[in-house]
Amino acid sequence: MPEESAINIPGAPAGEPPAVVEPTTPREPLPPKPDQQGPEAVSPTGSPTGAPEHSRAQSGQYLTTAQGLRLADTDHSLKAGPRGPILLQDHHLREKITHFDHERIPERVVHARGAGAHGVFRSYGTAANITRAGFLAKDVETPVFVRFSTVLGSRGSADTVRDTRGFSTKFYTDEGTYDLVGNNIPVFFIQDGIKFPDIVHAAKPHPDREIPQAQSAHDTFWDFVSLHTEAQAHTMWNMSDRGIPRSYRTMEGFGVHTFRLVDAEGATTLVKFHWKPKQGVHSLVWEEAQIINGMDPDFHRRDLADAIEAGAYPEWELGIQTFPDTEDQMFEGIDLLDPTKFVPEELAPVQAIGLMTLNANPVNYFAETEQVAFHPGHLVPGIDVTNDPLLQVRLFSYLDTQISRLGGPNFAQIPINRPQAPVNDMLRDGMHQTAVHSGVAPYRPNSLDGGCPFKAGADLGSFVDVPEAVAEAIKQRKNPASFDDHFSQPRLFFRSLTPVEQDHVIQAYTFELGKCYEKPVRERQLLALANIDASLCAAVARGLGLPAPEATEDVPDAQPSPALSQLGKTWPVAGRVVGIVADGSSDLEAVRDARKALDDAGIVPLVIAPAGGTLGGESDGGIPVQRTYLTARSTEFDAVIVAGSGAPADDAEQGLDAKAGDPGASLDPRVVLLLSEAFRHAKAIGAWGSGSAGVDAASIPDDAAGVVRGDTAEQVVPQIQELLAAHRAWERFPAATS
Ligand code: HDE
Repeated sequence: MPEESAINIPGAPAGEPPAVVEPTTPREPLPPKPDQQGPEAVSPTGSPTGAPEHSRAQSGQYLTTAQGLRLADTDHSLKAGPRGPILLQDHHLREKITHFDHERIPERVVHARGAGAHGVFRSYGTAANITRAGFLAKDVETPVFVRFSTVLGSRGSADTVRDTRGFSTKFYTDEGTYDLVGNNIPVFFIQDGIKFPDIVHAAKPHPDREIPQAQSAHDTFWDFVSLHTEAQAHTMWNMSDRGIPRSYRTMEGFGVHTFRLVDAEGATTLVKFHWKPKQGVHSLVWEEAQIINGMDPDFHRRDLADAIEAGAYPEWELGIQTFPDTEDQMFEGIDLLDPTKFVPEELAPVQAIGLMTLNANPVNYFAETEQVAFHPGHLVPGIDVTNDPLLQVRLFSYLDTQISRLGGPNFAQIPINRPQAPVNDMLRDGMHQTAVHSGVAPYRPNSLDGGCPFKAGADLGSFVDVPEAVAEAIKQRKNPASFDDHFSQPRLFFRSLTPVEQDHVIQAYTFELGKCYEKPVRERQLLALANIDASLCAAVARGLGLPAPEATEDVPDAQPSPALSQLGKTWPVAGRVVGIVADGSSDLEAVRDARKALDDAGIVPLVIAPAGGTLGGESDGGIPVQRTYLTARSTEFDAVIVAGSGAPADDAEQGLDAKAGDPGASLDPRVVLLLSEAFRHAKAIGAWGSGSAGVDAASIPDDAAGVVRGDTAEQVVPQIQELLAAHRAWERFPAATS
């Protein structure tokens, strides 16, 4: 019998089991949980302090004020008698409430909703011949902090909305901090940063009613992108499955812009950065995404933290596409300075240059994930920017935003932002200054501080701007002509997808435009689709009940890029979640075996039973129940195994659970719902013993793809694992077989 405690179910809120009664013996605060890690304990100016990481947290056994004064009472205000008015002299009350009143900082204007993790980046050294960046030399390990995010929603919005995702990485290198601030989509809405307020105003909730939250399915968004057709490439990716990732762990990341790598001799190469998830690229289906937004708005955040806690560390390979740094900065007819264009991998393969592993959860969300401050201008020697007009505006914007968001110019001294390289910057004073600078001469040249700090030459690891020639030019507000092609790349993307994925795109456009009130907006977007692909336009027009317009532009065809599809490959299954329906009729030994086999593969097994507690009685090693028919929903699971009869539970009546439906049925209606949703969403379903009858009762066809029936757990579980590796039973979508 497997040891119950050996099965790791992530998500426990405390580092050690709490007592039922309030503890009365004083003790030091609990240390962080084993899966957690705080920012490195370096000084505000980057020196190692040797202090334990959690030394910045609370200490001491007793409640104090912020000044360290011990307190005897924090539950009652100081009053003139038990029924009297509160006294102004209550310094503790005022400190407590005043601090509370200021607990929030302005949320990010975009990317407000996010989740972070610590990790390490190990360089393969394969880029060392084209860049002098020290952290890209062979086998160098660099600590990282990553923040994933949605773009449109407020800080408390749901995770699985249709949106672009941010993918920002802070590399704490020996040569200073390098930030790669990218997205999960390789193209952007706009070509010039001056348009960013326009696209964001259009995409955010309408200013009058402030709805809808965290969505692009509304009039102002489609009004803008249909008028401003350079956004069509990005919206096409948004409408594809990429807009609803299954997990942050299963997203690709892209630096979007073209960057410039510089070697020790000053030779340059243009590159585009890619993050390739070892877990594979995997998305939700739209109905699943919508249900999750209600059932578990923290789905992605929880998934990332749970996987790390369970030891299924997510990994990405960093890769580069390389291009010669030619005068025109074009590659195969694609303008490398146009951020609405990507270069298909078939034209320029992605070469792996290192591996990132996320292996620790933050100790404190606010201190780390909220206060982390990224900036595309945080560069290291060997990596430089290009003249991409979107990137150029970002170089101004990010510094500016951190000053207002983090309350002043010293945000680099916040622990998560502290460089892990020596800092001697002559920047002084200002709000929230926490460094204690010595010396009298924060200026150059000086003699009073011995001439310190000194300038470093290129041989001493300094950043040297690439001496790029600037063509003789006329000062003007104008794009190059190559920026005018807005349709060939969305066409290339759509035509590279498999029929299943194309159906999803059609469904997404039809849904989003169907939510727009204004007919002219829908008609105008259909016109853009006509220029992208006539079949796509016709299908969406049908759903909207509008005529499909004719194309107005002569758009060049490009070779499809099969690398863009998510179908047809297999991936590691660690960190996936399998629900096991079990009840009093189940063979508990088989359930134990199944849990053990899944746990051994790094999969999280969650037992779903009619009621909470344990199956089989606690005294004889019963199996703990993680979900009940009331709390479970199919969307939480990547696969479902039915190992019990699924007979109606005691609470199978509508008054106790509205989704319980007909209590007279042979199967609990919530089990039917679980199975029918899992089936509709093309998830693997397994059953043995009495469970097979349950699957039949849920009207799941005998010969359906991805459904495994067997006599024992040993027969079923390995096949479920195999199915999980393909992410979904794709054949269940009609387009896959038609
Ligand atoms: Fe951002 N962007 N952005 N952006 N962006 C911000 O910076 C901005 C752009 C991206 O996890 C803000 O610290 C402008 C492209 C990510 O903390 C802000 C322009 C790409 C994150 C800002 C762009 C991004 C941000 C909000 C047009 C993909 C989240 C708070 C010139 C390559 C970082 C903050 C995190 C955050 C401005 C364009 C990605 C307001 C003006 C292109 C992943 O400064």
